[in-house]
Amino acid sequence: MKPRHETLGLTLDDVKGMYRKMLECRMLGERMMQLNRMGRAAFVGVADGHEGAEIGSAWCIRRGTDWVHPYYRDVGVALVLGQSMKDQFLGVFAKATDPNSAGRQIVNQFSDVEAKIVTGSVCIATQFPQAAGIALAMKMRGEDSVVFTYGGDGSTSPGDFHEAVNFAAIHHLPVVFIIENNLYAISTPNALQMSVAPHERARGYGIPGHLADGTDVLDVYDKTKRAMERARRGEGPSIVEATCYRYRPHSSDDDDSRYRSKDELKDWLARDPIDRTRAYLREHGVAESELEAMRAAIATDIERAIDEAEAEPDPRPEDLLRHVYAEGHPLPDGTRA
Ligand SMILES: Cc1ncc(C[n+]2csc(CCOP(=O)(O)OP(=O)(O)O)c2C)c(N)n1
Repeated sequence: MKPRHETLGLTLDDVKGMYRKMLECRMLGERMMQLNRMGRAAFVGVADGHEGAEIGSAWCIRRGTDWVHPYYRDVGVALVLGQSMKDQFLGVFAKATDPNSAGRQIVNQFSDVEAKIVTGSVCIATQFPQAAGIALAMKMRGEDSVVFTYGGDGSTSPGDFHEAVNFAAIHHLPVVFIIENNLYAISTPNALQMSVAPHERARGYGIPGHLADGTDVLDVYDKTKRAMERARRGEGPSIVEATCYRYRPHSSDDDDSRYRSKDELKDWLARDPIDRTRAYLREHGVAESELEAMRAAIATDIERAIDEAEAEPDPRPEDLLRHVYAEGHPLPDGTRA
């Protein structure tokens, strides 16, 4: 029998690549939280526990062709699409060379022209109608792009989500809605927020809804691939829900001990997406030493990334209002703004 990854059209090198990105994402998160506690990073939001959901789905994206409208948890998506670990620290340190917003926006508002990552808003769910709009434009232009848009379970409650899915379904737009369901919208549990699971909402719009095990990177890849292929065939949108658990507080400013139990965390850690991928690679003949060497290389890369990012210049006060007001327009005194 073929190994699972081969039935999905992946090579073992693909799975190793997925593992590497998952590990980068996790190790970045650990280091960012430390920097925050040391007072070197004002505010961070990390993706620990979401790696299977993010890397498995992002592996379906054709960089530079497909459009991506992520949300603030998607460090793993940004890494798969080519942002570096240094880029992440440039954002966290709010440096002038931060590729997302030159240090203007809150962290994790990913943005990349070449990778077609559209910068988001802190207002949750606002990415969805924009993603549907981009997909409509792609369809009108006859372009073969799919729009991948991401949100948490909490982002399926606001009207924006429903309007976007409804619109995309009516017009058969090439959108894949990926919902990372970590059971909580900050402190609000699923049960107080929705009466049906996010993937089941798809039925109300007449489109497919897939439930993926977000702790299994290959399952997420499989379900997202089906949604992506349907979109590419011009048949319309799908919802992919990937279940996972965020191991850390919502952000560095949150105290999750007030609304979650340690036992719940322990249950999820027992099926950690990175441990599971590591076990898969070991089963398929990858040596422990190779995986350990990968971890050591990432640890070195992270320290270099921190040093380099910290040495970058801070934004200049005179640039504060750039991209806020129009520039270059004539002023009454004849000069230009
Ligand atoms: C429109 C809007 N309402 C409320 C908030 C405050 N807020 C920020 S994150 C968040 C929870 C989002 O949870 P979820 O979508 O499940 O994503 P997660 O952070 O769990 O990955 C809320 C309510 C916001 N940013 N925007």
